[in-house]
Formats: sequence, C-alpha cells, structure tokens
Amino acid sequence: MAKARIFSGVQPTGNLHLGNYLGAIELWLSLQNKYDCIFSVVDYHAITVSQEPRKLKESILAIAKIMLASGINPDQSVIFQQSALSAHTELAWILNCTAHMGELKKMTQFKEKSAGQKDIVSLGLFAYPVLMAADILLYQTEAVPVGEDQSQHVELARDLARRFNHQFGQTFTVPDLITRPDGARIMGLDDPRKKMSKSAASEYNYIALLDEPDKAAKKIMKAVTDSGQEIKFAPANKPAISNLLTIYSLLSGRTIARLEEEYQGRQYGALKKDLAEAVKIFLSDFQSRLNEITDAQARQVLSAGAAKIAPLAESTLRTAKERLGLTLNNHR
Ligand code: ATP
Ligand code: LTN
Repeated sequence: MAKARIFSGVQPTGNLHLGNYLGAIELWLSLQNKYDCIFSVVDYHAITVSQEPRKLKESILAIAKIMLASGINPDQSVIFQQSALSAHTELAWILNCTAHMGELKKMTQFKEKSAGQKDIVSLGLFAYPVLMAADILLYQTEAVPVGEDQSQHVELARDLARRFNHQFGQTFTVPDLITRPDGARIMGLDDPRKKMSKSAASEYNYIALLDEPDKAAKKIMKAVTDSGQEIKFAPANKPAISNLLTIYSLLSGRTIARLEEEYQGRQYGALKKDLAEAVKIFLSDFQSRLNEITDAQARQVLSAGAAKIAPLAESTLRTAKERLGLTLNNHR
C-alpha cells in the first residue's frame, strides 16, 4: 500500500539553529520511514524579506547539506529547491484569489515580522502563508510536520483547500498538522519568553548548527536564568530553566522528570555545564558529518528531487486550472 505523503520546508535564511533542528528536522527524521516525504528549501519564502543574492545562493546549498547531514536520506525522501518548480508560484497566485485579506491580517508571524521592519513591508511577506499553502496542496499532502509556531499557517492551508474544493469541486487533499508529541518550542537563550530565532538581534539568542562547538558551549553558560535556585520544569514561572531542561532532555534522550531528579539540590551552574558539554558533543558530531558532504552532492540531490516530484505538482496545478475554467482544451 502506498504510504501517506508529508511535506515540509525550511527557509534558506541565516543560520539554522537548535530550535529548527529539535522542533522540525528531528521530527521529520522520526517520520521518514513511515511516510513518503518531500522536504523543500523554500527560497521564494526567504525573499519575502530582503536577502543578499550571494548569501542566499550559499544558504540554499547549505540547507540541503544540513538536511543530508541530519539524516534525511535522498534515496527515500525528496529534497528540492522550491523555486525550481514554477507550479508553486502559479498555484500561489490562484490561491491568492481565494484567500481573504482579513484572514491573512490575523497571522501572528506576519504581525511579528512586519512590526520588525517598519519602513517597507513587502506584499510577499503578507501573502507568505498562501505560498506555503500552495507548497503543501500541490502534492496532495496528507500531513505537514512543523514547529508549533507554524500551526496557524497549516490551519490556513486547510481552510483554503476546503474552500476551493467546496467552490470548484474536489481538487486538494486537506492536510493534517503534525507537531512534536512533546510540543517542543525552543526559546531564546537570552530571552526565554520568545522563540529561538535566527533573525534575533543577538547571536546569544540561539545555538546555530554551524556554531563553533566551544563558542556554543559559552552561549549556554551565558544563557539567562530565573530567580530562585531550584531546577524545576515550570515554563510559566521558570521559563529559562525550563527551556534549558527541554533542550537537554531532547539532546540526551533523558526525560525532563529524570533530569529534575538528577539535579535536585544542585545549582543552575551544574545544569548549564553539563548541557554545554552535551551541546558541544552534538555539534562536533553534526559538523563532522556535514563536512563530508560536497556542494556537488547537494546540487545533485536538489535537481534529482525536483525532477522526481515535478509531474505531481504539474498534475495538481492542471486540475486546479481546469476546475477554475482556465483550460481551453481537454488534455489531462
Ligand atoms: P526564524 O524565526 O528562526 O527565522 P522561521 O520559523 O521563520 O525561523 P524556518 O527556518 O523556515 O523559519 O523554520 C523551519 C522550521 O523550524 C519550522 O517548522 C519552524 O516551526 C521550526 N522552528 C523555528 N524556530 C523554532 C523554535 N524556536 N522551536 C521549535 N521549532 C522551531
Ligand atoms: N513557513 C515555514 C516554511 C515553509 C513550510 C512550507 C513548512 C514554507 N512552506 C510548507 C511546511 C510546509 C516556516 O517554517 N517558517
């Protein structure tokens, strides 16, 4: 029996960090054997805010390499560059014409990102969730594994799919959302009330996957802590320590309850020191795998991936155009 299909994407912007890895990539790895997976380097999403062309080009390859080094197997799963397939922007335009301004104005990420750039906010940034819906719906995707911050966008993709199907006839699969069972949301090391983000103002906010391991260990040692002394998981009262416990638990495979027990009666410094060591080991292993992957390999994986899924994207786009009355002949 054919496996159900999942689709997800990462933007080639800045350095990927532990939040992206633990919140999204590790989730993808856990699903790789169960589903047919499509993972995209979503470069059209990246240009919704200004990008330096040379850096963008480097980042596209860098993300493909990170996916490979993380353990995404290109013989099993597809990795491709979004802008290689024009069906994404074509379907996005069609969906733009069914999406409502009001529902897009409610998107939390748009509100946050546009507040950060007061001068010029692109129309693309506003329409970003519709492009994301197009990415998902083109492949008749059954489920979308993402970090919890993206759930509102997946909900919009579901609404747009249902609306189109209802108005024009069955065209798109309505996708489910998959988030980590533990709902892990990794918070900033310098401000544990906001998510860890590569667009954060300070580099002490995040641990980048490409950080020099000793430097990353220093960032953990410098992370803000909460008042009090007890090492206890309580996100509302102790957001900083809870975040460190979450990261440590995910990296070490030990439950938070077990860590609380181990650190009972000990100081914050002891937890930080052990976590810093765990981060160092994780990054050293990860980076040595990454260094084995060449640019040529990454390019080859991206172009083979696009070639493999192009027929499915084109077929869904053709059906959507037919349903809308845009196709003048009967060729399928
Ligand atoms: P950023 O805000 O850091 O620029 P982003 O969320 O805008 O990142 P992507 O890099 O495309 O954009 O995100 C890739 C995946 O990583 C998404 O599934 C997202 O939900 C997840 N993710 C991003 N930050 C975190 C975090 N702090 N904790 C858990 N998951 C995260
Ligand atoms: N907006 C997502 C990236 C993304 C995506 C997608 C995720 C673009 N298209 C389709 C899942 C499915 C983000 O993580 N910032």
